[in-house]
Amino acid sequence: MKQKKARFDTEVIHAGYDGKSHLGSLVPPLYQSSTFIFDNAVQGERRFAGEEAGYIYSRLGNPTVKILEDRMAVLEHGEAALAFGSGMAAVSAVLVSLTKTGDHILCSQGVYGCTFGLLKLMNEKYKIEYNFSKMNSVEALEKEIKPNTACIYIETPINPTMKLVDFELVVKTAKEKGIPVVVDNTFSSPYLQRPIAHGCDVVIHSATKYICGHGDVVAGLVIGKQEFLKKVAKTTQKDIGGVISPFDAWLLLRGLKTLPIRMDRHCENASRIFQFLKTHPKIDKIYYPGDPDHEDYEIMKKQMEQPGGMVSFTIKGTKETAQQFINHLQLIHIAVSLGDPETLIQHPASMTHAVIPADERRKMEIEDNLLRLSAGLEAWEDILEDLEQALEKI
Ligand code: LCS
Repeated sequence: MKQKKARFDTEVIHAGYDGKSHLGSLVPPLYQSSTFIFDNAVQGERRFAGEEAGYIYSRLGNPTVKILEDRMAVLEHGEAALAFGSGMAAVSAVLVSLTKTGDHILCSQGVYGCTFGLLKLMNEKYKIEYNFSKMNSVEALEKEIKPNTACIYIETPINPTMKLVDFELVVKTAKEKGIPVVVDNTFSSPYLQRPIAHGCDVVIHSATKYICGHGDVVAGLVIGKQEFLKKVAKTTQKDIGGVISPFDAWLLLRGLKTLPIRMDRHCENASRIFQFLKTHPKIDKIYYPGDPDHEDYEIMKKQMEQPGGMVSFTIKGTKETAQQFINHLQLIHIAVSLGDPETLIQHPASMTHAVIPADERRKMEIEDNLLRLSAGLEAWEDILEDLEQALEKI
C-alpha cells in the first residue's frame, strides 16, 4: 500500500485498501456475509466485550463496508466514517445522536424534504425545536443561536434553490459557543467541497447521488471525529440499524474511482446548460452558483472547487407551464435523485419538497414554477437540443 498521502484523484482509487491483506485482490473483495465465525466461545465473548478486534455481525461492521468508510474518511479529511443504508439513515443517526428532548437545531434556509420531515417528527415526538436561518451575518446568527441549540445543520448548496452557506462565517460563531456544525455535502461531493477542512465537525452524504454516480444504490455516509462516530456506531447505528449492505458498499467503492472524472463532466454540462438557459426568453430566474449574478457567487469561489452539476430555474408561467415543459422532454428524464449519468429533471414543489407546507416552501423560495435539473454525463449538445425543442413547445 502507498505510504504517503496522495492527491485526491489517487485517493479515490487507493485510500483505505491494501490488496496484500486480501490475497492480492486488485479490487476490494465483497464480503457478502451477515455474520462471522468465532474460533471458540471465549473469542466470541471477547469480541462482544470489545477486548479483541474482529468482526461479529454485519450490522456491527463488515470488511467491505470498512474499506468504503476508510476511503471516505480520507476524501473528506475526517478521522473516521460510517456507512448507512440511505442518506436519511445517516441524517437521522446524526441528529438523534446530537440532540435530546428540549434541544434546538438551527438549520440553513432550506433542507431536503425528508430532512424537513425528520425535523418535524423529532419536534412532535421529542419537543426538539428547529429554525431556519439565512446564516449570512454573524450578528443574525448570534441572535438565532439559543442556549439550547445542540447543533447547526447546513445544506450547501441547498436543495433545490442552490443557495450557499459560508462555512467560515458559521464555524467562527459556532466554535465560540461550542456548537457542532453538521454539513450535508451531497450536492458537492468531496471533490468540489470539503467542509471539515473549513472547520465543520460532521459531514453527511446521500451517497445515492454523486458518490455512487450510477443511479443503482441508495446509501448514506457520515464523516467526522473518531470519538463521535464511535458513539454513533454503538448507539443510533447499531440499535436503530440503518446499515448499508456489503454489496452496495462494494458498488460505491467502484463508483468512487471515477468521481473526479464524472464531476468534471457534470460541472461542464451544468455550465453549458446554465449559459443556454440564462438568456432564454422563456426562463425567468436561474439558480446556479457559477452565475456571477448569483447572490452567493463569492462564497462559491471561496469554498468550492467548481459550481457543481445542478441547475434550478423558473419557467415564465405557472406550475402547469413547468409541467408541460418537462412533459415535452425526450432525452432528459423526469425523475427525482441527482448525480446520475442520465440528465434528470424534477418539480420540487410537487415532488422532493412536497412534504413542506406551502408557506414554508415559499420562505425557502421554492416556487411552483421552479424546476431542478441534474446535469448528466451525456454530450452537452444533445442536452441543450432537448431543452430547446421542449421550450419551443410551451
Ligand atoms: N440530503 C440531501 C441533500 C438529499 O438531496 C437527499 C435525497 C438526502 C439527504 C436523503 O438521501 P437518500 O436517503 O435519498 O439517500 N435527495 C433526493 C432528491 O433531491 N431527489 O431524490 C432524493
